[in-house]
Amino acid sequence: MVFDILTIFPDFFGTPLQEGIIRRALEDGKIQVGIHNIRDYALDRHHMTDDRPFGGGEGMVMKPEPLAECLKTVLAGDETSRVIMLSPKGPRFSQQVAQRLAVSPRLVFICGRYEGVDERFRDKYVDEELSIGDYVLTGGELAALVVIDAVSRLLPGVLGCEDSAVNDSFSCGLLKHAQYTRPRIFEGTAVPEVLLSGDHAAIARYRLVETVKLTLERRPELLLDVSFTPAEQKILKKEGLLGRIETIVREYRTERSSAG
Ligand code: 9D3
Repeated sequence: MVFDILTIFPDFFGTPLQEGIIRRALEDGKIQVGIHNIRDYALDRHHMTDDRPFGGGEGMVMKPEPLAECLKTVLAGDETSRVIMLSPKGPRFSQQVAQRLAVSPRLVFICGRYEGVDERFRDKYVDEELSIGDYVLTGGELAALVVIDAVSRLLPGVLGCEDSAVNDSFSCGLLKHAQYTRPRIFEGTAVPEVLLSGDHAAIARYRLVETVKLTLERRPELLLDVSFTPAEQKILKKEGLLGRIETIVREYRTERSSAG
């Protein structure tokens, strides 16, 4: 997967891409990242990338020509790229969106700054807009990094559900059970006994139950989108959890359908 980032702050992307899983993905050639300074494509004397809004008002707007020049150079006629603008006005980024983007060969991110980007650039060049959540950032750079991080770990061989040690049907999409490591006793509190038992079936059962309990407690709506194997259902039924899941799923379904 190739990622390209158009930004007026290219230095922003140094360290975040040089650590951990993303660093390894870059080293292994699983992903490539190109950082492009929009200012290099501002052809006026002062290399201006922003200007005052027509009609007046607060703040500055990103000029369309440097963005368009930069994008045209980066794309170089490639029609397979998807151009994504990070913007507080976009639909919310989610795991589902990450999965959809992960099948593209190339994603080009436009990072806005100031009050936003000239609308004509958006209309002519942007395939989709994405927001990462309902809070106000100072620009799109951190949002682009969030999307790159979430998409990269889904790519084959980078990491993801298919590599994860526990690959049960439920391991994707629910909140994960608690984790413990050494020492066995920390400040007087022991690790749950079953995890030390060496009984792999018992440990898998325990983790399934803990995962479902935690999800029921904190994010019950996540249970709408997972299905359990017959073996898992049997365990959950024995623990009295299957009924609770069915009740919650029914409640949410009625809520959803009455909401629209
Ligand atoms: C006064 C209106 N503001 C909208 C709330 C203008 C505005 C604020 C912040 C315009 C741009 C920005 C910078 N934010 C982003 O570029 C951004 C963002 C965000 O602020 N929140 C969540 N996701 C994103 S993606 C890009």
